[in-house]
Amino acid sequence: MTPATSATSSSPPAAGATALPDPKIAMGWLHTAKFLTTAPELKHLPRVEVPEIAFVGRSNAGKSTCINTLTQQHRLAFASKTPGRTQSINLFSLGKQGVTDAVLADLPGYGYAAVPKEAKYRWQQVMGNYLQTRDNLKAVVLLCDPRLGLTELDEILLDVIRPRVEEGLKFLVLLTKSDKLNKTEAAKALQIVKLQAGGGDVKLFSSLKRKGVEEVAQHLWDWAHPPEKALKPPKAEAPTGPVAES
Ligand SMILES: Nc1nc2c(ncn2[C@@H]2O[C@H](COP(=O)(O)OP(=O)(O)O)[C@@H](O)[C@H]2O)c(=O)[nH]1
Ligand SMILES: [Mg+2]
Repeated sequence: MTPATSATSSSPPAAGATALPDPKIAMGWLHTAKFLTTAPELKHLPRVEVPEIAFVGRSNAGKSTCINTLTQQHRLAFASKTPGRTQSINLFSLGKQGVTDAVLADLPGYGYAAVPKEAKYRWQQVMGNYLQTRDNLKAVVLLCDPRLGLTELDEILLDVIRPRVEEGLKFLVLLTKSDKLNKTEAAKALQIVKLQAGGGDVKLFSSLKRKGVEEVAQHLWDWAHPPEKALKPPKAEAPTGPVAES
């Protein structure tokens, strides 16, 4: 496998554009995902130094299926036909040669009507706590069923993370199950959710049709492997001789 350093394209990106890695590198990296741990609350999660990318969204939005598709592992994150089943924060480690360089977090879904009130409240606390205080949280992927659009609970979540987004937290909305929409519906959903997300990045995604998979993989890689901060070149020494005038 090509070393990570050559992941960016060889030609320099246009001004303002980010060079995304080769999708094969990003997909190969995601395929290394391994179950790390599961925890009912933030305080039970291990401290992790590497960047963490959280998948959030309503119950049944397609979070677990999305993680399975991205990691090309059918049963990594438990995708359930019964909504409201994922009750814990599940972490998956990523990294070549057994060296973890990022973590994916599958967060419990919200908004499932049949969950008792107290459980709902508890989860709001857990989610809020996680999103506000998890130190190594680098990016949030919000999954949303485009037939529902962003619901009130999604908007609350957006409000919770807004201050961190302003401080550099990466944020992406995926409109899942886009295979269920025709082209016109998909374009309309994209437009509406873009407005709702206040200009944030929104993409159509389908695990079934593999739409958007490689592009999302590239973003995850990019977030987890930010370019090294360019070292400032040493100050040029003051010229000793007379400076030629032009
Ligand atoms: N048609 C379609 N169904 C999907 C897609 N992704 C997930 N699903 C289905 O949506 C349901 C909920 O998915 P799951 O990943 O368990 O959602 P979670 O509760 O957010 O983790 C399951 O029945 C999945 O098979 C997709 O891209 N297309
Ligand atoms: Mg799930």
